[in-house]
Amino acid sequence: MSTEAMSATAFQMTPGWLCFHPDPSRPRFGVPPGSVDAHCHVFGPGARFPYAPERKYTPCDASREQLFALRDRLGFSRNVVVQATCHGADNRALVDALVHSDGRARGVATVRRDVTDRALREMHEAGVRGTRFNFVKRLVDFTPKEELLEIAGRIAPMGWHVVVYFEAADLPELWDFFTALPTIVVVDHMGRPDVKQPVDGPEFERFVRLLREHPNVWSKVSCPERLSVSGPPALDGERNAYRDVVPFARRLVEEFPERVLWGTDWPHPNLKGHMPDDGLLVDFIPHIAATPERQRALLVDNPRRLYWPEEAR
Ligand code: 0GY
Repeated sequence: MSTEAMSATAFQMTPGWLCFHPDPSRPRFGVPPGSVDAHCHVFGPGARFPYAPERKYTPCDASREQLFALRDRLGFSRNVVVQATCHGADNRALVDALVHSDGRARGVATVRRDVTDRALREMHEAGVRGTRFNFVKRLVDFTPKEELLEIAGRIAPMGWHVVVYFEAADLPELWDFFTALPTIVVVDHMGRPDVKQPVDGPEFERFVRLLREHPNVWSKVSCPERLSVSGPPALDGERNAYRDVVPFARRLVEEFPERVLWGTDWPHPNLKGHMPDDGLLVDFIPHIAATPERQRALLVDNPRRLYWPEEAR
């Protein structure tokens, strides 16, 4: 038996891996009815849905039941489950979560060039509405852009969109590819800005220009816990966490109120140093979306237009 097969029921977590918060606080901010956590993952469980041989990390298991319990605790109505790289292009755990969500979850899959039309159709029926292209080098092996363009050309007629994940420094090189995509393009985590740089500095200006010049580009204003240098709140109970990320997210919410999404990123893969309290992440929302109108667009209307368009018409 290969090492991979032997370990299928007993995966060893990456050393130092931080597991998600065991008991998140209840947020003080009450999200509007119908809110969508538009970026979260399920991991395995590995014994049932083995992690991919090509993965770059082995996480703790994080099941659909645990995800749905978090959804309810935080006051959300729905989830968008995004395929994590530790599952490669094996979307079974994702699809299993969608079909057991009572219609309350939709998904973003990872597919390769050899995916069949039938597999795409089945994923669509389960609730998949997008595919993710990941350019973060520590997470994935390289895929030629012509393969990705071919995939985009196949999913576009299904009404799917493309979700892209990349580091800010790589945007110049990826610009022509992103702007050639024939679908809506959703950028994960604001294109990972360096928040030590000014919000009106050249790096973030370039990202803002991408959205300004290309009305099909959206951004998730997510992951302050990943981007922050100032970090989580002090232990004195002060809830205004990750404040150095606020100007970046708020700028996007203000300038592109109809093209922003928010998500917890639960179970928070690859975090070093600290694991966020998901309740605190929800309390971050009113700092970046200051009015009820902005909050409703961010949490309800925008994700509904993209993931439940049949309701938004
Ligand atoms: C995130 C961020 C990360 C990981 C993944 O699919 C993944 O493995 O997206 C990361 O390590 O920055 O959005 O979950």
